[in-house]
Amino acid sequence: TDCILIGAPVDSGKRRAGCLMGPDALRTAGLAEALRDLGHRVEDLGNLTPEPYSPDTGEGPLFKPNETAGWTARLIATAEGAMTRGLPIFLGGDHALSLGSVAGVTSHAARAGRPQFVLWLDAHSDFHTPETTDSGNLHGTPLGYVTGRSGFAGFPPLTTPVQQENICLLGLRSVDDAERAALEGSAIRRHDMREIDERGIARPLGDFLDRVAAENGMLHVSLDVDFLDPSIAPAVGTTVPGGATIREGHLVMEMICDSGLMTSLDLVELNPFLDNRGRTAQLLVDLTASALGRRVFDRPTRAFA
Ligand code: DIR
Ligand code: MN
Ligand code: MN
Ligand code: MN
Repeated sequence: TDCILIGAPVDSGKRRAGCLMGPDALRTAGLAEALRDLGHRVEDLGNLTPEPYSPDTGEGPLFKPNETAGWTARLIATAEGAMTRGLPIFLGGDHALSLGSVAGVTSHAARAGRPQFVLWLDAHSDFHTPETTDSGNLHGTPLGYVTGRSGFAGFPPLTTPVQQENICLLGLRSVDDAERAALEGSAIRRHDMREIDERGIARPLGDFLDRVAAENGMLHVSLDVDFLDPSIAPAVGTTVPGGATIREGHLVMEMICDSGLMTSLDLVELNPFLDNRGRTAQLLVDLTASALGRRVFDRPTRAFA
């Protein structure tokens, strides 16, 4: 695989600063080296900057909407370009970067005549719009934007929305009231931690991957650090107890690798300022390696059903 690392030090999606250091923490933890050791070619585009935007005034309920719109425009263009050359890995930056990464890869998929699927690994559902958010933090809105919900005035117009039924949320344990109501009225697939406790994580994921394969889809994976339990991944501003274990995280990535379906990846919400000697950054590198082929033994057939 040709992996294209894209530093996206987006820090405008929420109030607590620090995600701007995420791309360099992932580099320092050895992401490129880990991928090269697995036999992949790795190109690092360095860190992006947002397209020019008018300074945010601080008035109104939203935090830094203009800066986030500037990032969205830059990331859409960068994602579209990278998709023609390899597998982009977006190094966040907070989850607001996914307004652009997902919109960009989806517009590329539409041009290629293939459906875009999105696997959202997150404690949160990120399905707000600028009109429903309580916090005003746009990192809670990427799935609202890419599915074409209204209220994103000032953001790049969406060329192709992601179909709701092509989205799978895995790891949920913090969903705001407005998001719950909107999700319940939607076709988005959603699996909370209780379901994962009861049924395991492999079944809902395996069902989703089967659908992606059956429809010859492109698969974008968006990994929010807070998908993982805070005891193993403390470096995120919005920890929620009761998250995925190290093995659940690796199993998800190993199954994604075996499926051969992943076409793009976000690593988001890493705040190195909160990390414990880089352990969260290292875990993200190890999970990415699992998604791209690191394994103990080869498994000739899928071992879950
Ligand atoms: C919360 C937090 N639902 C909000 N969202 C986060 O601000 O809208 N997403 N942290 O990952
Ligand atoms: Mn998120
Ligand atoms: Mn989250
Ligand atoms: Mn479910």
